[in-house]
Amino acid sequence: MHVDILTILPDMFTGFVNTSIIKRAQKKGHLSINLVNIRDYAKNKHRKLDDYPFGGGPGMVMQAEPFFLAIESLLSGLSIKPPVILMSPQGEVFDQNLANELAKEERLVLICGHYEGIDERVRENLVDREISIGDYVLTGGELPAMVIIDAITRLIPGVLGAPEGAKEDSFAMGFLEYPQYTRPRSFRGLDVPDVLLSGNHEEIRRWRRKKAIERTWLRRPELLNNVKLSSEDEELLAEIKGLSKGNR
Ligand code: 9D3
Repeated sequence: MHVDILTILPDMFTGFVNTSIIKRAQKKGHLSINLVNIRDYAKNKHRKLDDYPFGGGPGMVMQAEPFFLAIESLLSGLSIKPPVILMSPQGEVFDQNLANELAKEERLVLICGHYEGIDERVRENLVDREISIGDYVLTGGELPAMVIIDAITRLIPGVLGAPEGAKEDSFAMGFLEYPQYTRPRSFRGLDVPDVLLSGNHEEIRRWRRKKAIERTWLRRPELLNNVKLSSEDEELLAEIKGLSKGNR
């Protein structure tokens, strides 16, 4: 996967691109990241990127030309045009399904906007889709771009060690995770649940499944509407609900 990132703050990415899994993915040739400083395409002598909004009103608007020049320079000579994605609070909300979809692409172009608006002609003529990472206000699209690259990179075959990762994800997206413990079995008088030390693998599997369902029902009940529950799951959920009623 090759990702071109258009930003006015390329320095924000240096820690990210030089760290752990992202770094390793690049070294192994699974990922390449090309940071493009939009300011390099500002033609005027002050390298100014924004101007007052036509029609008046507060704030500034990022001008179209630098985006056009940067994208044209990236895409010239490419026979297959990669999707151009604008990081935007107005976009579709990023989730695991969208990560899976984008991970199939050979190449992506991500544009990071800023608090000031972007000339609408960029959206209308350059952008294929807009993505938000959730309903909260950030100062720019750089962190969202990193979130998306992080989520996608771990899905590229070969990036994570074991290929079971993806299968476990789909489970993790259906239910929240069960509690985990490691040594020591007693820490400051806090003991690991007996069942995990029992050696009874069937009992352990059922306990974990129950805990995962319980945690999901308590914290994210809406997730249970999107998964198909087995008859065992229904049984465990009934136990959980019965217990919590009895406790009230
Ligand atoms: C209030 C009107 N706009 C400012 C002129 C809204 C606005 C635009 C851009 C508010 C913040 C930003 C900067 N954020 C992003 O570019 C952004 C973002 C976000 O703020 N939250 C979640 N996902 C994303 S993706 C890009």
